[in-house]
Amino acid sequence: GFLLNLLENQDFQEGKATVRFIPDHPELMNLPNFRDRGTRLLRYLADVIVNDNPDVKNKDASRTFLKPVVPPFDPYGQVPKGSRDRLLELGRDGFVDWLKSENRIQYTDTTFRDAHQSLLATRMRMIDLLNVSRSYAYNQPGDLFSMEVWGGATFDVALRFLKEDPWRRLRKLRTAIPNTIFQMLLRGSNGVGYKAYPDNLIIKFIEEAARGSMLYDNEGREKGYAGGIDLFRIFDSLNWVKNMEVSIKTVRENTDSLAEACICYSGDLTNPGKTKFTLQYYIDLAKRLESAGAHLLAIKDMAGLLKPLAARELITALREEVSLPIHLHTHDTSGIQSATYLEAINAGVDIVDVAINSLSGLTSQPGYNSIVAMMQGHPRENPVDLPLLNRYADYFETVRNYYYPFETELRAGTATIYDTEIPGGQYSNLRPQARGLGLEEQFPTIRENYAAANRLFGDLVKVTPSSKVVGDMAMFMTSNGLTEADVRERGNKLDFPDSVKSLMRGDLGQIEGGFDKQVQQMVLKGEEPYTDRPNAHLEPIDFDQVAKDYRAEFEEEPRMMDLLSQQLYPKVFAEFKEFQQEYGEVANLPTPAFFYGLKPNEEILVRISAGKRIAIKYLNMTNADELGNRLVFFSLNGQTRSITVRDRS
Ligand code: BTN
Ligand code: 3PY
Ligand code: ZN
Repeated sequence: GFLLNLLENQDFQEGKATVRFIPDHPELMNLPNFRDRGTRLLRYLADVIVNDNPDVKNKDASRTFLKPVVPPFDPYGQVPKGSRDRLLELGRDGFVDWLKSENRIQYTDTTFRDAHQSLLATRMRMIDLLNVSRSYAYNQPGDLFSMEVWGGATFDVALRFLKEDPWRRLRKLRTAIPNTIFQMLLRGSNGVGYKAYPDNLIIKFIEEAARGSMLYDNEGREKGYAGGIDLFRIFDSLNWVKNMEVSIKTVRENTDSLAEACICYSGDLTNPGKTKFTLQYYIDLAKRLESAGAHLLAIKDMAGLLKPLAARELITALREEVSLPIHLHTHDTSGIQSATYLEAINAGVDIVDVAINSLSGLTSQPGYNSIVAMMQGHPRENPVDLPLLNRYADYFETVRNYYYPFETELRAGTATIYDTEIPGGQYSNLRPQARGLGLEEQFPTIRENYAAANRLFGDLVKVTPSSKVVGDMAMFMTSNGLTEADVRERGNKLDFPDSVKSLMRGDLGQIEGGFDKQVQQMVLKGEEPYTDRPNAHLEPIDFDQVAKDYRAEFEEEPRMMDLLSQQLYPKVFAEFKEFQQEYGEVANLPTPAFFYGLKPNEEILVRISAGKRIAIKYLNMTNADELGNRLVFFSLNGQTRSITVRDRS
C-alpha cells in the first residue's frame, strides 16, 4: 500500500516531493488516501450544487454545454521542432540574429493569457488549456514565435478564484508543449502584483519562473527541471526604466531566457497637439531599454491606441534608431488594429501578437486566423495551415461558453478609447465595477472622469497597476459628483483613495515630467513624496525566516515557488491553502462542474493521478433539516456516498 500511495500522491508526481517528503507525509502510510481525495472532491461538488460557486454571480441553469473537439494527433509520433528548439540550439544571441535576418512575419499566440484575461476576466482554467495543448504542440498549424501563457493577472486569478496553483499550471503546460517558446508578462518591480516588491523577491521569482519545477521519475529520483518561461516581457506601468532594470538584468544574467522590454504606448504620436508622448519620447525610451540590456523590444499598446499611420511612423523610426527585434502587442478595442498590423508589418515589425479567432477581437488581440488570411500573398507571409488552425478556433469557441458569467459586455468596437486611453483588460472590468458601486448609469461619466483623473495626475501611462489608480480616482470623482475643476478647487478638503495617495507619494515610481505638483500636494496633505526607487523603501525578504513561518503555518516543507506565491499574495495564498485542505485539488474537475456543479444523474470522470480516474455521478439531495443541512448523494466509482452540506441560502 505504501509504495502505491507514494506513487499515487499528486504532489509526489508533480515534483513537489523533497528529500523530506516521506517523513513529512505520514499519511502515505494510510490506505484511505484515495478515499480521502474522492471525498474532498465530493465535498466540493456538493457545496457547489447546494450553495453555488461564490465566483458565479448570475448562473443560468438552463444552459447546456457541448463537448469541445480536440483535433486528433499521433501521440506516438515525434513532437515537431519549434521556436524553443531553435532558441536552445542557437542560444540567445544566435536566436536574436536569426530573428533579425528572418523576413517572414512571426506570430505570438496570446490565447492562453491575454485573450482570456481581456475577454473572460482571466477565468480560463488550466484543464481547458491543457486538454488542447498536446494536440496544438504536435499538430503545430503554424511555426509560432511564442505562446503567451503566464503572468499578468493569471497568477492572482488562478489562486484567488480558480483555486489552482499557477506554478503547477506552468509545469503542466510546459510538459505538454515542449517545442514552443513560452512567454510571460511581468510588471517589472510590481512582479505579477499591483505594487512594488523588494528586489530579492523579483529576482527569485524570475529565476523560478525560468527554471520551472523539479521533475521526478517513478522511483522518486530527480529528473531535472521542467523548464518554464523562455521569454520575459517586462514593462513598467509608468514607463519608468528604473523600475525595469532589475528584471532585465536578472533575466540576462541569472537565466538563459530572453528579456523583452516594453514601451507602453500612450497618447497619439501623430497628433501635433499632444506634446508628451511624442515620437522622440518613444525613441529615447527604446534606446534606454536597449542600453539596459533588453534582447527584444516590445511596443505594448495595452489600450489599442496605436493607429495604423502612427504604427508606420513609429516602427520605421525604431528600425533606424535601435537594433533590437520589435514585437508589437495591441488590443482591438477600437476595431481597427488589423490595419495597424498591416502597416507595422510593411514597416518591418518582426513579431505581432494575435489570439485564436474565437477568443480575439474587441478588448482582446486581433484574430490569428484572420491575420493569417490577411497575409496570404504578402511578401512577408509566414504560412500557417489555416483549416487546421480553424479547428482550434472551434475548440475554444465551445470552451468559451463555459465561461459565460465572465463575458465582457462590450458588443462592438469603440472610438472612445482614444479619449479615455483605458486599457483593454480594464475596459471590460469597469462596467461591472461601476455596477457594484451602483454607478452603472453613469458609465459615460466614469469614462470622462477617467480621462480627467489622468489630466489631474499629470498625464501618465495607464496600465496595471497605474491604470487601477486612475480607475479608482474616476470612481471616486463619479460617486462624489466631483468634476476636474472641483478637485482642483476643493482638493485640500478631500480624502483621496489610498491608491491615489500611494501613487502621489511615489510608491509606483515616477512619470515623465513629474506628477502635477498642485494635485500631489492636495492629495498628500503635508506628507513628503519621494523620487527614488520604491524598492529603496522596502525591506528585502528574509527567505529563511519566511520558510520557517511557512512550515509553522502550513505544516509542510515549502518549495521556493510556494514561498513566492505566499509573499506576493499572503492573504490569497492562505485562503488557497485552506481551500485545498478542505476540498483537495479541484483543478482537474471539468469546468462546467467546477462553476455550476452537476445536474441529477450527470456523471463526470476526474483524473486524480496519472492513469487514475474516478467516476462521479450526482444522484440527488434531501431537503434541508432544521439545522439547514442537506444530504447530497453521489455514486463514486459505482458506490453510493453521501455528503452533508449546510445550505447557506
Ligand atoms: C472511496 O473514496 O469511496 C473509494 C473509491 C476510490 C477508488 C480508488 S480511486 C483511485 C483508484 N482508481 C480507481 O479506479 N479506483 C481506485
Ligand atoms: C497586465 O498587467 O496584466 C496587463 O495585461 C497589462 O496590459
Ligand atoms: Zn495586453
